[in-house]
This record gives sequence, C-alpha cells and structure tokens, in this order.
Amino acid sequence: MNTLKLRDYTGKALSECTILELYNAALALTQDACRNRGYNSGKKKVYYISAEFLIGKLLSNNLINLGIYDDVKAELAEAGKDITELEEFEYEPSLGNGGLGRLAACFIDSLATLGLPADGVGLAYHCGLFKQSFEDRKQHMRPDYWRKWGMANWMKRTDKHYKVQCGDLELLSTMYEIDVTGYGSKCGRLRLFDLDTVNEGLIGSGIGFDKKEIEKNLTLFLYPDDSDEDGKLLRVYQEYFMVSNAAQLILDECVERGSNLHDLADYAAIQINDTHPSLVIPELVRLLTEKGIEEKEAYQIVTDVCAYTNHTILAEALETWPKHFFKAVVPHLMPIIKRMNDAVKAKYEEPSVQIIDEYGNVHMAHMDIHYSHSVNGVARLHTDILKETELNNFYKLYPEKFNNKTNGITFRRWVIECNPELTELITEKIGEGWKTDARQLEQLIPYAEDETFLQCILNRKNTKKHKFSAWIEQYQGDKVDPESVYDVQIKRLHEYKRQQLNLLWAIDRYLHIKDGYRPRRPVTVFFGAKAAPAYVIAKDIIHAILAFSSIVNNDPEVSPYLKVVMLRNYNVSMAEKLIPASDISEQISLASKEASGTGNMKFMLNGAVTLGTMDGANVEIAELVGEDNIFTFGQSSEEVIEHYKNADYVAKNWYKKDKRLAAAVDFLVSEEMLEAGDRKLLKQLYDELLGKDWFMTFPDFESYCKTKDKALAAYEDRMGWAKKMAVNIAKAGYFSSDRTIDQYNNDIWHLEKDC
Ligand code: GPU
Repeated sequence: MNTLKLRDYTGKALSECTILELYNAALALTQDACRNRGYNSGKKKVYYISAEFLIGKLLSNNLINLGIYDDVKAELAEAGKDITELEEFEYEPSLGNGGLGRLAACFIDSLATLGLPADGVGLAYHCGLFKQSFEDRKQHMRPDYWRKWGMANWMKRTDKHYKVQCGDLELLSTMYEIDVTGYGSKCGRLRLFDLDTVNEGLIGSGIGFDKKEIEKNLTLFLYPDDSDEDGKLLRVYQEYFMVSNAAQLILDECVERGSNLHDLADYAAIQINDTHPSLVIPELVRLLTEKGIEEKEAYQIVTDVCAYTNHTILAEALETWPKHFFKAVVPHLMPIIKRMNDAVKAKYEEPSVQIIDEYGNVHMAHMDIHYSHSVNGVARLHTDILKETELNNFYKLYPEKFNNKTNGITFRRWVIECNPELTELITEKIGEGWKTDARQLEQLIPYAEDETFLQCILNRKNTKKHKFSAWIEQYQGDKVDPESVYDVQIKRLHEYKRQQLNLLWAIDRYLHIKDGYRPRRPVTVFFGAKAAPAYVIAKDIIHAILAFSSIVNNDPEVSPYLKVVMLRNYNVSMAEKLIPASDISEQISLASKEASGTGNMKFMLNGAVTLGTMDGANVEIAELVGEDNIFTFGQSSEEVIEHYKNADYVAKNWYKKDKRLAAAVDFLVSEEMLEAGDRKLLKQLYDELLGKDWFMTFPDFESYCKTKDKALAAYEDRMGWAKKMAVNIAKAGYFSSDRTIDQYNNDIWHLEKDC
C-alpha cells in the first residue's frame, strides 16, 4: 500500500507550490517508494554495458511501475493541479541516438520487472543527443543540456570512485545511480560514470578535442557520430573510461558477493551492447592478471563472463580503430590485445578473423566474438545474415556461440503510459493479465470479429489523432486534419532507412494531384528524424523534405489532399504522442540492412498497420499477423545481397525505364524546389540518387507506390482496417522486451530471479 504523500515532500500546501517544487517532490517520493521496494539481488548479476541509455522522461513511467500514478494524480487534482502539467514540464534525458539506446532502456525496465539482478552501466553525459531546429529549411543543432529543472536529481551521487589510467593521464571517476523501477516488482539500477572535473562552461564550444582538455570534456557530450579524427580519439577515451569503471565495479562487487575471481562467471554476466564497450575484455584481462590470475586463465574467465550483441551489418558502423589510437589512449592494453590476437592467430590462420588486421587496425567485433561465449543478432533475419554472410567465417569457427534474440519493447512505456485510452479498452476485454504477460493479448483475437469492439478501436485511435493534431499545431504551427491518414516514418535519418523513398512517393502523389487526381481522403506524411552532424546526404534529405513540405503545404490545390510534416527535434517523448495516433507505420529500409527495428513493434502495439520491406523484425511481424494484416513490398534480402555481391546495380537504368520515377526524381531539382531550397544541396542529393543510390530506392519505387496505394484503399474499408488493427495489437505480445530478456537469461546469463 502506498502511504507516501506528495504533501510530505513539499513543506507547504500543494496549491502553493511552483511546478518545479511539485516536480522535485514527486521525484523524491518516487525515489523513496523505490527504496521501500528494495532492489533485485542474488549471487549472479548481469551488467548490461552500453554507451547509450535512451531512457526518455522518467516521472510517469516510474509512478506507473510503482503503482502510485493514480494516487499522485488524485493528490495533485485535489490541490487543483494537473499531473499532465508535470509531465509536460519534465525535460527528456536523450542519452542515446536511436534504437540501440532505446533498446537498452527497455531492457533495464524488463530486467527490473522480471526480478533479475541487473545493472545498466554507462556514462553520465552532461549533454544528450543534440537539439534539432530548422533554419532556412536546414537542420541546425544545439547542445542539449538536460540536467536542469530538477532533472539532475534523478542521478544520485555515490561515494564510489575509480582511478582510470589513460597513458600518463590519471582520471578519477564518480559513480551516479538512477533507480530503475520494475512494474510491480523490486527495482534495478542504472549506474553512470562521470568526472568531477568536467567543465560545463565548455558546452557552447561544441565537441572540441584537446588531450589536455580530456578531464574537462570527457563526458560532456553523447556522440552523435564520429566523423573527425579528434572526435574519434575522444570517443575511444569515453569507451575506455566507461569500461574501466565497469570492470572495476564488477570485480569489486563480485568479490563482495563471495567470488574468488576464478569463479567470476558464477557471479557476473556482462552483456556487451554493440562494440562500444568491447574494451571491457582486455581491461578485465588486465585487472585479473594484476590480481594474480594467469593470463591464459583470464582469457577463459572473460570468455565465460562476456556475451556480445551485434546490432548492424553496415560495414561503416562496425568499429575498427587504428592501432595508434589505442597506443595514445590505452597503451597498457595494447600488449594484451596483441597477445590475444596472437592466441587467435596460433589457432586460426584465416586473415578475416584476426583481431588486428594487416594494416594494424583493431576490429572490435572480432575481439568480442573470440573472447565471448555468446554472439547474438537482434532479429531472426539479421542473425541468419550474420551466420550465413557477414560473420560466416566466425560462424564456421564457433557455431555454438551464435544465437538470435529478437528485440522487444517495454509495454509499460509503449502502451500503458503513452496510450491509456487503448490500455483501458484492452483491459476491459481481457483483464489486467496482459500487462505482465504480454502474450495474453492474443485473447483479443476473437474481438477482431466484433464490430462493436472494432468501432471502439477506431474511436480511440481517432481521439489520439485529434490530440496529436492539437498538439502539433501548438508545437510547431502545422495544421493537420485528424481525418487524414497519418502516415508516419520516425527514426534516425539514414540512407538505408530510405526516407528518400517515402519522399519520392509524396512527390509522385503531388504531381498526380497537380495533374487533376483527387484522392478520396487526405494523407499526412509525418517525418521525424535527426541526421548525424557530419552525414551530408542525410542532411540533404532533411532539406529536401522541408523544401518539398513548404511547396505542398502552401499549395491550395494540393494541401487539402496531401501534407508533409517534418517534426522538429523528434525524440522519445514525441514518439509517445505520435505512435498512438498513427495509422500507417513506415518501415521501408532496404531489405537486409535494418538489423531489427523496434519502432515497428511500438506502432503495431498501438494499432498502426505496417507498410514495410521484408527486413529486420518486419519479417517476424509479417509472420505473426499474416499477409492480410501487413503491407509488404520490395526486393528480398537475398536479392539485395546478391546485387551487392555482383556489384550489378545501376541506378540510371531504373531511372531511364520508369517514367513515373524519373519525374519524381527530376522534381528534386525543379524550379519550384530550387526556389524553396538550396540549389547545391538539392543537386547533391539528385546526383547521389542518379549516380549511386547505394541503398537501391529506385528498384523498390514501383512496388512501394503500388503497395501504398493498396494500403490507402484498404483504409477506406473502416471495419476491415479496424480488424487489421486488432490483429496487430493481439499479436504484438511476442515483442514485449520481457520475452526478449527471458530469452537472454535462459540462453546466456542464467540468473536466478529475485521475487
Ligand atoms: N542501431 Br550499430 C542503432 O540504433 N545504433 C547503432 O549504432 C547500431 C544499431 C539499431 C539498429 O539499426 C536497429 O535495427 C535495431 O533495432 C536497434 O539498433 C536495436 O537493436
């Protein structure tokens, strides 16, 4: 029972408090409620090390998980205050770039909920992912200092400090903790390391680098990319600082729990979230040998403790570091990495599996695979591609290490919190059980034939669309017709995700409308995306979308039928508003390139229907909902892989033979566009598409247009569409991160539940 009252934390009547005072009171209450619950513990614990935890706003999520949301809401209401005011006031900590960081946040929620002893371990960045604005129809970036308006109070300073040696530089860390509440369970912790010497005065100067300044800027920024030499060196410092702290913490805690270090694997599991934390491997070897363990045995211990998750097959995203970087930052690890490489070489001659290649570059993923006991991909197709193609040479060496863990999302944030309207409707029909056992959503299947229920689903979607329409107008002035189809693509801007394909469709539709075509119902195409600061083509695509949207939205002939809305500063909080209001979920990556995607799961859960390629987890979504309840198109991953292998794709040939495509592409550099946008940038994009189109948008254009037309036509059969929505919701249970975490635990970590 909750006996905690906000009033006890304010020192005066709630009605007399400022919003900041109320926020801080609610925060302190949350922390006390968490302490009262206690923390999951046990002999063995998993340390989920990640450079990113894209946790999003914390207050409501915590209150819901602690079961006190309604109490706090009521107490505020009694004092004439609205809890939504607090929710809007809260500043989002954007401590991640995208899917990988958000996945880590969903995982720590599920770990706590399932009663598994676990810590998330990472860095306490002072600024999260940059704040995006649009000026002259271009992306502008500002630092996102998030530790304000009470937010810093979520991080509790501890008295844990570790020394981290980087060459001749000695750094002294401080550990902070953020409580991670589980849903109706004990809590977990996020442990973030920082340096007291970091100088926030440097924030305005951007991501600069100077070795002397490392102490001042090490944790100042989350990395939005790593485009220049200096930035890369700073990234290596960040990675090493993160894992050295993690390794010291892990050894300390395991010894405290009774480990003699030889048996470390009985006390700790380390999950390496992509390659950013990979240096934990040689760092642990170093620390273990320092404590008297033979180096050979240390290799085995580390292999038994560590497991590695791969999140991409994109070569440019796989970290390799020139040896001289490591010599500068971690000279004491270089001999260890070299000996680890020698041990590999002695066993396997194949050049493609070496840790250090012939040019002296260190391949982080290779080190992970040799010195972990588990290697997993994040969706079935992705894992299959790793095994058969990208990492085939490793798979042949270690078939037993490879396994799949299809991603998941926490249903607490992604429906219970963000869509109470739908949550209530589901619960009315099938009870509360689905909230902790997501597979129970399947009990909704019979209701997919129930017209009253289907009408309710449509009504609730409609409510969300109206709410979003009101919100977006107030937020950025765009007027959106709630009766239009909400067609939504929100994710980082990347050529492989193919926002440009969606743009070409919109241009094509615009040209048709100009030609006299009058669609039955308007469509609003929403884009939300940030481009990495140094990713030129990604920024050009944003520019083209903004230029095009100004043309469409201001054309009285077209705008009643088509609108294009580019959302400013897309982040987790915005996703929580837009996903519940969405009709069509755009998941149109080039098949084989999107490892999994997790937005696709959030949309499905909220009753949006997927329009997508057979890529990543879309494949599993398609299998679950059946072909009547998803719209798929485009080349298969096999075809794509074959084209890359044969290097036989020529964009111009497609442009020449498809008139509709050519017209849309040409429009990018039309008079209208050049008037609305910047000639150089638009021409650059046009040339990139015609001359290269590396992610093969042209071959998929025709089938994309046809399939999207099919989806829009299906939308007009409202009952038929509602049925698709219902089936998507009913089948979403598989994508709960509780299921994913259970699988990690059963197959990789083997922790005992504390509940
Ligand atoms: N992903 Br690698 C990121 O968000 N950032 C990265 O640096 C790398 C991968 C994403 C994948 O692109 C996405 O498909 C996947 O769902 C997500 O990681 C979580 O696994």
